[in-house]
Amino acid sequence: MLTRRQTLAIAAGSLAAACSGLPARAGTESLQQLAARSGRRFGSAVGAGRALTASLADAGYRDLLIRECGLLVPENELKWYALRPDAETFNYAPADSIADFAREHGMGARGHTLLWHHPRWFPAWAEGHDYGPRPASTVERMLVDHIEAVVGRYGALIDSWDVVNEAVDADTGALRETPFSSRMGGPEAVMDLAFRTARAAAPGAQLVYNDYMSWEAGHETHQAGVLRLLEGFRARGVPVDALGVQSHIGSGNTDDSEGFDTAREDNWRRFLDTVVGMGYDLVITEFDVHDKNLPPDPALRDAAVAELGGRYLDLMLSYPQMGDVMCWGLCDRYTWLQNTWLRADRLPKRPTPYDADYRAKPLRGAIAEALRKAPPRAA
Ligand code: 9MR
Repeated sequence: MLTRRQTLAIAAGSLAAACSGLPARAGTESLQQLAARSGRRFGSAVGAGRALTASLADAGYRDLLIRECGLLVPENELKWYALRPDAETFNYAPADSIADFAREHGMGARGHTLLWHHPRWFPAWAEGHDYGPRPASTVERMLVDHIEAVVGRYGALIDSWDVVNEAVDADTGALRETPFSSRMGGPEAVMDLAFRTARAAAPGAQLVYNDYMSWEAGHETHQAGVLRLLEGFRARGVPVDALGVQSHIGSGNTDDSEGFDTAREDNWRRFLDTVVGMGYDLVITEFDVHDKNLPPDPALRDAAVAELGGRYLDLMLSYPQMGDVMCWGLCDRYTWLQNTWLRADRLPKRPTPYDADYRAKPLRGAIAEALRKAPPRAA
């Protein structure tokens, strides 16, 4: 369950983070303030509607976001399936409510995502849609119109876009096909067009390829596929600025995952070295620490999550190319992990920095500590 290192750390009470399981008090530095010390921003995903992600409707959660964040990202509201009820219509209202909230409180925003290049997450209408006699040009037009419209609407607020999300099949390392790519001459053609269109529409924005390859054992094939994709972008002169490292770490996000910490740090460093060696910056786009396979005791879980999270962030922030740090939700009440890959004991999970009642957990302390001591970001 726990590694020897974690057991020792917990037993010795040596986790600085474990001392901070108290509500962040007024007057303590926010995570955004700590991130700013090294030239970064800190933020979180937030949802505007629907059950588990109805977090913006909750005053307690809003207060937490206002207190801690300099940056927000809509968790689902900019995805094609949410924004495009059909091929002609845009449903901006939910994303607008998040954008309004960010502006009202002086926060920035990231955009997730202009193209989730995964057939499962295309809108249901996309496969059966009538693309006419020249499907390739119809798809091209739709993609360009979509990106120009969305970037145009939020361009004054959003300065970093996950232009393409999850194009690499984690099991094979190959590029996925989608209802668009099969009509447009393959995945590269679609992605290249997406990035070129985004660059033209938002010349000053950071353009990101975002994926969930991670440092755990078993991610080697996925990492290799992402490196090939990034090499291809460079070879074709595609305007991609950064790799978004989602950072869903911990228990492994599969049904049959076992254990908790299977990090292969040397291998992961080599992966990141190769990415930055190609001239890419890095962003932590969706950080959380999955506690599915940890023992039930909440204090023990919280300590192990904080230890792993802190160690991960220390490694990531040692790269001067590493930019902003985003959690995928700040509070255990609203995390996507509550309704998927359930724990064997069915207990609620504790993967975020705040518990379900908005009390800071040791992970909050570990994030604060990692940000506090992070070396400066490269200009
Ligand atoms: O957290 C998101 C969850 O609410 C949605 O149901 C799901 C499908 O749209 O997407 C989740 O967010 C994913 C993100 O968009 C891409 N990386 C993985 C995230 C967790 O699945």
